[in-house]
Amino acid sequence: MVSRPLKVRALNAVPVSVPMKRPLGTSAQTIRNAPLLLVTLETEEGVAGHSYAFCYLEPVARSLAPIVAALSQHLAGQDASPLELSRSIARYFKLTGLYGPLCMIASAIDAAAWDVLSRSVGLPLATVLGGNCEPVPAYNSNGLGLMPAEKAADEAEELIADGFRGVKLRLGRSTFSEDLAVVRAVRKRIPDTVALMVDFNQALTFAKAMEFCPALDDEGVYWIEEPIKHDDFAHAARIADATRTPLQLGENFVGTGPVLDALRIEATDFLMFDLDRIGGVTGWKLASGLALAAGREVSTHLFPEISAHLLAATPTKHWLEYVDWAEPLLEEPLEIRDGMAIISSRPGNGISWNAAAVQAYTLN
Ligand code: SMN
Ligand code: MG
Repeated sequence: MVSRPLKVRALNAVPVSVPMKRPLGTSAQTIRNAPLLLVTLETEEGVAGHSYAFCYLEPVARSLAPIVAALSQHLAGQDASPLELSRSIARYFKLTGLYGPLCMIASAIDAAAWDVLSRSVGLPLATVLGGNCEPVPAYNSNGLGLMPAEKAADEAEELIADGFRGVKLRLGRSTFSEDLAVVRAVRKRIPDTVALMVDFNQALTFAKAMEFCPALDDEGVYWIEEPIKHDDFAHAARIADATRTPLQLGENFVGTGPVLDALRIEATDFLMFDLDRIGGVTGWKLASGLALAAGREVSTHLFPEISAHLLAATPTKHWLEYVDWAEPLLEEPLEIRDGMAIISSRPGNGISWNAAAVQAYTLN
């Protein structure tokens, strides 16, 4: 029986790049490899916690490893409790600010500390957070980048073949009529019972969003994600007002401040949090409390393995975003059965790295 927080021995970070089975062509750029930073928190007592950062760009993944090494020296010997660690990390980065990639590693360390905690008491993270281990609904967010209409419809069919009840289509082509043609082709090809989310990845100006978002209202779209610049909440509120289809924002919220700001002016109908931007598991707990208070559904962004546990403990849980990008590295991949993510009863957050695969994909 563990009676006090374990002590940090060291942090390890390994930058890897994993080829994606289906490239992700967004309105911002096309991603073909998933550049991840694999973070391990080792304790004096021998329990190790795992998590990862999705770094978007390989040079970012590479650049973060030495920063984690410096943090390792700074944190060695301290309690591995998430609160203590977050205080120390906030102090360490006080002058740089805890944004962008630095926020990603701080959050990944927090998630690893919660993994240590869960493993040390022999329970799944979802249980430690007070949730249950019931399956959570997942949509298949692999692929469906900017591609021609019939190709997108073919891909959508493939993506739901295993029973997924939702897919996400990226939008933001040079003309709206091209986007609309793809939405219609995909919607026609998949059953009515399958939710079709769309994501503009911030491609539109306010004026265009005021025209295009309401124009999607009768097209069978489940939510419209990030139509405009992610932090332009005043305009997002006006778009949400003008559009019957729910607006979805949140993957770019850094910490709980933007959650409060967005809720205060009703900038969005639905919320989605990104584990590594919202502030790790600790940030997620705080943000999901705000969502509950405001009566807003919460979905996850990336990190499906850990996010499944978070969703299971989220009072207003909605959809898990499923991507298979980390799967080749995992000892035990997240199981999806009949469109539902199964939360494993193994202790921890679902991450155990396969050492040979990690070595094969390590960035040198
Ligand atoms: C996304 C995810 C990861 C990389 C680029 C874009 C996207 C999403 O916004 O919501 O899945
Ligand atoms: Mg998105």
